[in-house]
Order: sequence, then C-alpha cells, then structure tokens
Amino acid sequence: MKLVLATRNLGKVKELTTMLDTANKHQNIQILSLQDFPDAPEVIEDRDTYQENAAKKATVIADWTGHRTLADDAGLEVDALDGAPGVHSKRWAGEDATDAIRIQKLLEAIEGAASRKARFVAAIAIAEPNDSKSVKIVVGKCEGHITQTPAGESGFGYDPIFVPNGYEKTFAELGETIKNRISHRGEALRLALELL
Ligand code: ITT
Repeated sequence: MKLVLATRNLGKVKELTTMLDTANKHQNIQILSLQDFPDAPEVIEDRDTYQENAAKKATVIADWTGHRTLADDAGLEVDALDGAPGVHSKRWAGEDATDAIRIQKLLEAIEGAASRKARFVAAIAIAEPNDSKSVKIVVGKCEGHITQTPAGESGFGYDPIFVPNGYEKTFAELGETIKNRISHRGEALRLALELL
C-alpha cells in the first residue's frame, strides 16, 4: 500500500516516517512524501480547525497524486494566551518567521503570566484519491508547560520550550524516541493506523 505524507515540514516528515517504519513491522506501507512530488500544489491552511486544515491538505494531495494521503495539522495552545497561537501556530509570528522568532515572541507574550500551561494538538487526516467523503480524521494531544528559556536541539518548532507533563525536560532535550512515544502526533498517528 502506498501512502503519501502531505507535508513540507521536514521535522514532521522525519517523525511520521520513523513512527510508520515501526508500524510497518505489522503492515506493508510504502511511504512517499512531497519530495517525491515536487510539483504538488501548495495547500493554503485557511480553515478554523486543525481537523479541517488536515482534511483539506489530505484531499487536495490525494487527488493530485492519485494515492492514499496522510496530512497533519498541528499547533501549540497556551492557556495564558487563551489558546493562541493554536491553529495559527505557523504564521502567528509573521509569514517568514523562523522557529527561533516564534519561540521568542511566545516567551515575551507570556512573560510574568500566572500560568504557563500549554498543550500540543495534532489532527491527522487520511484521504483516498477522488473520494472526498472518504476522509478520516483523528486528533492527538499532549499536555505540558512552557519553559522560561529554550533548551535542547532535537525536534522542530516549539519543541525547545515545551515540557510534557511527567517530565522535567523539553521535547527538544528528550529526543525523538520519547517524543514520538508521548506526543500529540504519536497519539494521532496510532489512532490513524487503526483506521488503515
Ligand atoms: P505542513 O507542511 O505539514 O503544513 P507546517 O510547518 O505548516 O507543515 P503546521 O501548520 O501543522 O505545520 O504546524 C504549525 C506550526 O506549529 C509548525 O510550524 C511548528 O512551529 C508548530 N508545531 C507543530 N507541531 C509541532 C511539534 O511536534 N513540535 C513543535 N512545534 C510544532
């Protein structure tokens, strides 16, 4: 079975591929990514929810490639910011912002806040080509808090400032194996694999 990963975020590609490779002990999935389809269209994430954005990305790319497609839309919800940046996590600090700029803006926005509680949320959608009604969507979450300063090199995005509940290190310090076991994306992918 072929499965296209509809993301241009290389951090996500790495996490999803590693987790799917592990699952592949039981299933026969051939993983393709958008690097195999360099002319695939850019899908604008203009919906109000992770689920709708993931479903849109999965259906557009499934139709274009002609293969079953998995898309992921994720974000970081911070209580002190009433859930922001949330579904807008990518563009929250500007269109061309880097991970470092996003992290800096977030730390400044919650400086002195009473609560530093936050959660990562990921929606994964799986779509069949030319069958928009077939799309299946699952959601995973990971609760934690935001640190005072960034720490760690692993992962991507906001990983250097997020400590998951039950741990004292950031996702970027804990590394890929632990992150994949407990993360929002790990939970969503395990649910998604049950659907395949
Ligand atoms: P796509 O090509 O898959 O759309 P993206 O980078 O646009 O990739 P999202 O819209 O799903 O991804 O995610 C928005 C941002 O949320 C992303 O750029 C990261 O900064 C952050 N993010 C998402 N998942 C994360 C994770 O597991 N760890 C750290 N940051 C994450």
